[in-house]
Parts: sequence; C-alpha cells; structure tokens
Amino acid sequence: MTITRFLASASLLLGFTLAADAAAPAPRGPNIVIIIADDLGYGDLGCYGAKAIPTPHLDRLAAQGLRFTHAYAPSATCTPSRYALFTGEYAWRQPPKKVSILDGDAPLAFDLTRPTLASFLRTHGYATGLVGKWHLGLGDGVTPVDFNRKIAPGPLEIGFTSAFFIPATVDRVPCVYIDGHRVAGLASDDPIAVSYVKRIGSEPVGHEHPELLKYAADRQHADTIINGISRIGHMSGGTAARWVDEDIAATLARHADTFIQANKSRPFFLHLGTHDPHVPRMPAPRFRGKSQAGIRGDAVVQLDWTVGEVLASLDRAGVANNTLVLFTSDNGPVLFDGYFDGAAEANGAHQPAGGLRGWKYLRYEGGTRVPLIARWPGHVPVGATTPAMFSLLDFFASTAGLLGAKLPSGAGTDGLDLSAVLLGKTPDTPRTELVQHGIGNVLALRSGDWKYLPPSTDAATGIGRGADPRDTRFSAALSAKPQLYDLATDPGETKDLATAEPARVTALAARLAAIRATAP
Ligand code: NG6
Ligand code: CA
Repeated sequence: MTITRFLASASLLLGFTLAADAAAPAPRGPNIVIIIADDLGYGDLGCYGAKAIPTPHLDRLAAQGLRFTHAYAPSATCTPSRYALFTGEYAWRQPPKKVSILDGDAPLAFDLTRPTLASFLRTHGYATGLVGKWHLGLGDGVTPVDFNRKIAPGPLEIGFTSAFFIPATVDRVPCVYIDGHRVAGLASDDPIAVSYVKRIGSEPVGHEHPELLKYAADRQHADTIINGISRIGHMSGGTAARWVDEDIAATLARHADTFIQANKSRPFFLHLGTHDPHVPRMPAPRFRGKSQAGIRGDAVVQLDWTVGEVLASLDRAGVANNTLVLFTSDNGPVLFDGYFDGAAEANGAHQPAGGLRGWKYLRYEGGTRVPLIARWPGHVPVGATTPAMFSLLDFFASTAGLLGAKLPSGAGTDGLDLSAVLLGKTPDTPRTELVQHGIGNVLALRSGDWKYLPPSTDAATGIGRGADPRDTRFSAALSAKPQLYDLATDPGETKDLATAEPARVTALAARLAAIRATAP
C-alpha cells in the first residue's frame, strides 16, 4: 500500500477527510462544458422563438441560466470560428489558407508555441476532453497525414488530455472517428487512404451511382459513398472504422458521458462539438418526423436530445452545481448545403436565422449571430436574458477571469474577459464592437448598434464550387459599395444608410482598419 493510500484509508477510519492531493495545485474554478452545435441558427431553438422544433432540454437550460440575444460566432464558417474560440484571436489574422474551411487531410491550424483554452485549463489542473467535431487540421503540414499511423499534432498537442473526434466535417473524408492519436476501430489489414485530388480505391462514387444514395448531392459532395451518402473527397479502406451517420449523435453523447463520469472528482473541461444540424443530415430514426421543419428540424431535435444527455450525465455524476455549461453554435444556419435532403422544401415557415438577414457563410447578422446559453447554478443568473454582445472569442479570456487567473502570454488578445457579464454582476460590458468574418475573407464591423460592411467584390471564395445554381446566397453579401445598417432600428439589415451617412462610413472604415492593424 502506498503512503497516500494508507493515509486515505486511515483518514476514513478516523472519520476525517484528508485534504485531497495536498501536493497538487488546487485549481478552483467550475467544471466547464462547452457544447458547440454545427450550423445552428439564431432562430432554431424554442427559447429563441422557434415554433416548429421542440427543444425542451435547451429551453430548460435557458430557464436555468442566462440567454444571450447578441452572441456572435467570430466567423460565418466553422474552422475560423473554432480557431478563434480556442485561441482568443480572430482567424483572419492568420494566412487564409491555414484557417479557412479545412479538408480532412489539412494540417493543424494552430501554432503549437501558443496557448489555447484547452492548454490553459490543463495547466490549471483540469482534465480536458474533446468529443465530436474538430475541423482544425491534423499533422505538421510537412509529412502528409497517414491515417493508419500516429496522427499528430492534433487536439492532444493543443492541450486536450483526451480526444474522441470527427476529423473535419461529416461530409468530408475520412469518415472515421479518431481516438487520441489513432483512428478508432481500424483493422490493420484494411488500411485507410484519403485523397481530395484524385479518385482512389474501387468503391462507388455518388456522381456515377446515384441509385446507391440515401439522397442525391451536388457534384462537390458526390465522391466516395460511405453509408449511402456521397462525400467531399475520396476514401478507401478503414471499413470497420467508418461511422454510421444515424449513430453519430448517440456515439458522441456516450463519449461525453464517459469523460464526465471518469473525471467527476476533479475539475474538467469538456468541449463537445456536435455534428447536428450540419449536412449530411441523417438523424436516428427515432427523431425522424419529430419536428415540423423536416429533416433539418429533426436534426435539431436530435441535437437537443444530445444536450439533454449531457445534462443528465452531469446530474448523475453529481457535478451539475459546480459546472458552467455553455451552449452555442459555430456559425449561422443553412438549408441547402450540397445535399438534396428535402430540408429546404420541408422547412415551412420556420426561420432558422430568426428573421436576421443572411445565412451561414455570410457576414450579415444571420451568418454569425448565434444562440448562447450559460448555466452555472448559484453563479449565473437564472432565467435571465442579456443583450450584451459576446463573441466566442471571449470564452478564453472569460474563463481566465472566472479562475482569477491571468491570460497566458501568447494567447490571442482579440477576446475580452466577460466573466462579470456571465455572472450577471454588471449590466455594462467591455465588448462594444466586434468583427464579423464571412466566406471569401470578407469582414464587417459591428460597433455599438451600427453595422458596417466594407465593399467587396471578391467572389473567389472557393465555396461556390458545385453549389446549387438556384442558390444566390453567395453573391448577396458581395457589393462594390459599402453598406451601413442601424441594428437598433433595423435588425434585419434591410435599409442601407451608407449613402445617407458618409461620415459614419468613413469613421467605421477607419476603425475596422485599426482593428485589422492591431498585432495579435
Ligand atoms: C463547404 C461545403 C459545405 C460544408 C462547408 C463546411 C461545398 C460546396 N460546400 O465547402 O457542404 O461542408 O464547407 O461547413 O464544398 S462548416 O460548418 O464546417 O464550415
Ligand atoms: Ca459550422
């Protein structure tokens, strides 16, 4: 018996509790759970006004906590938003190629010499777990990633102590989970190969065999067919390791529960990235028809179920009262995103962006304004709503604020410590402006209630490849003229005031230029 064990059992016998781990630093912040949905819009939840989609678990979370009406994803797409969440730095400060929407074989987006939210919490004694969507690259960019070997650097190198994750998007190969450094469940005699440039293997592709598909896809999403769904990119092998789309939500919920139960007696940080309601949407059969908004609505119901599972897991572990739960989304919603799954047709009167202008990809409010719900019993106000601006950029500095710790050197400086806002200690917020980032690397500035979009005709976004020709979303945010909106009187960005208010346009353009020029 070790001395610690001896003392522990002696303390039990003596009826007192030995100060746990006296030698270890005693971190004293709450457990932190961030649940980040994929492509969930501002209007998709009951607590944000949705009528067609039942979301009882998220509505309960909001009733038990604080709901933000002006929370923003830093970008209108996934990779740059998540990069900003983890680093506290706007992704557009980095070379675009590094942090634009990444393919499944793209290198790691992070600079390993700089801290992240995960490494910060790890140095403060937290167990740090990643479950679900990653989409931030893998490998050093020198040697191409080999999915049959150790896959690094990745989440474990940016501060996670455990990681069970979807490498990129579910519409991109490889369609397997990675557990730590290795593909989960990979058979050694069935190696994986992946290519985004050429066809590999002998498996059917969607553009040649549409009869094998659960639903059709545009050409961009019509490569290798996995589980009846064609994907972006080619993949061969790894058959036993491939995910089953209908089971993804349950698989992630199970891994989240395992992490929570394993770490319930120490501080932990869980980052759960759901797949829902991103494409390809394929909710489990028990969720089909559970909304009045078609398959996308059903995927949101499944997302809500996932959140319910995590909340139940926290209850079972007996840690709900000491856990800050943050729920949000990485960018705005989209109905058609490559798959003819009927989502647009069945959407009905539902407003995924809650009446805001635009969608995923765009720098209008609908592209980046997202739900944000915070719950920490006894600390975060209950059943409250706040109009305070909050960006996912602020999670890092706000977490440091909650812990009473300094932001480590090298951390991004675009994020602000909004812990006082989270805790309802002040109606004032230090965040009075933020930058919105759309596809094609276009920016917009929200300053107070004013919204400025600099001119941009840059259509070279790469995103239009194969997009549904009926879809005019991409051109909508591009204009050779500046745009100016007053969000206080015109939250839908319908009335362009740029011509009427040239001085304001000039001032906001100068302010955006100054923010751009600020070294991170
Ligand atoms: C785009 C895909 C889209 C989706 C998106 C990433 C095309 C035409 N579209 O490139 O289907 O995968 O990338 O979404 O290729 S995100 O939420 O991860 O940013
Ligand atoms: Ca997304």
